[in-house]
Amino acid sequence: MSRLAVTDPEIAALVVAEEQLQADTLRLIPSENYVSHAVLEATGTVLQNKYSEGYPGKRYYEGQRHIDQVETLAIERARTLFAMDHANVQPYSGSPANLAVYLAFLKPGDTVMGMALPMGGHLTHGWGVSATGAWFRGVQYGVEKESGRVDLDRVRDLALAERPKLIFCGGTAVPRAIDFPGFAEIAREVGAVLVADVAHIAGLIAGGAHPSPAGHADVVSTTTHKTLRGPRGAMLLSTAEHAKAIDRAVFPGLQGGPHNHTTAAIAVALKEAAGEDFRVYARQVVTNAQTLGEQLAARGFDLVSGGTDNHLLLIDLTGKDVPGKVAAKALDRAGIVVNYNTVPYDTRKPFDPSGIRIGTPALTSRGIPASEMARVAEWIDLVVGAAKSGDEATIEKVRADVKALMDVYPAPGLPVR
Ligand code: DSN
Repeated sequence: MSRLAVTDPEIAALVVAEEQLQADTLRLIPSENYVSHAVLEATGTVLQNKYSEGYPGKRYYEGQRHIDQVETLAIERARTLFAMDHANVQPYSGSPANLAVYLAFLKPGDTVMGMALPMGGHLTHGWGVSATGAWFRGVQYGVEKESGRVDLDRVRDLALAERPKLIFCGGTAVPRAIDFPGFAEIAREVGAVLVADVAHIAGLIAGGAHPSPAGHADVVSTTTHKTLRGPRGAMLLSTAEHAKAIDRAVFPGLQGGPHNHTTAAIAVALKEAAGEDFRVYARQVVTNAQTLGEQLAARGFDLVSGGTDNHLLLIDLTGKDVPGKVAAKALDRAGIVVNYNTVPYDTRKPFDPSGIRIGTPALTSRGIPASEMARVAEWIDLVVGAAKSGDEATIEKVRADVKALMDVYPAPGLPVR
């Protein structure tokens, strides 16, 4: 950082301030994590200086002797870790990765089926405001009102009625395990390509803490920076049958040169995720989320689907009489970082919804054990109550307590000051 501080002290100061914020706060956004020093180092290398349009051994620029090896290592590690025939590690992030899937298999106007955004899906699964909903015909399944879970019989009925060419399973606010074999059966029945968007749970799959889509999904789409604990990037994995279509769609279909420094950092993260420590981490993420869920439920919080099978909890705050945004902002003031979120069948608007979404990947990366989850739940309870009554003193007190716990469990990848 010393050179950055000389060249651009304003940016350097902001980076240092962000480091401090990440060190001092309890980060419960389920799509965020802390990467290792090794991953951070790889992202800051001279590999970013190189253009490499094409794929290893078939580039449109010379001078690829090292880049080809970096990308080949990333590809091989991804294939092995996720037990898929083919891997493309070039997508810039999750949304471009999913767009490449459309380009590979659909023509404009074709039908795609995915989970509705307010039910826990993702914009790129055919939701109206996204290009995928504007250029394709999106049909959307949801979760049942009572159970908060997907009913596959209803998904099958919708698929049989709408005959989608592409089916997405997975999402961004799905607290329950995804039934990949069940979705695969439906996709086979209607002749659709099944895409498992495992961005949120990729690390859990890699660590054996969630069932794998391998052998069920035709394509697996994932970001690399959530539970997988890598750099901001994405990968598309597929069966051998679809390898060429996926590669052509990513480049030259959608993107130009891959971000080689990101590719290197993905390779590093995949190596880390293949280790025994990561298996322990993945299991602990789930244990922490389940324990936190039990502790919150004991304090009267309404968990969508009643709990979690993974890293994420979706909480409907209607019964607490506090809107999600008000709660999220109060929690932020208390050093607990969450995001406000719609809940299934929400009667409020997406920018001012009824719920919050929380998760345990980042706190588990700090080594915070399940025995601390009662304390975390207690803080959330106190702050949500304080948000309603306007009790800023309680919020201040929680902020100090949070900081004290964070000092006991330093985050990986951050400088020790
Ligand atoms: N923005 C991501 C999330 O927070 O889940 C999804 O793209």
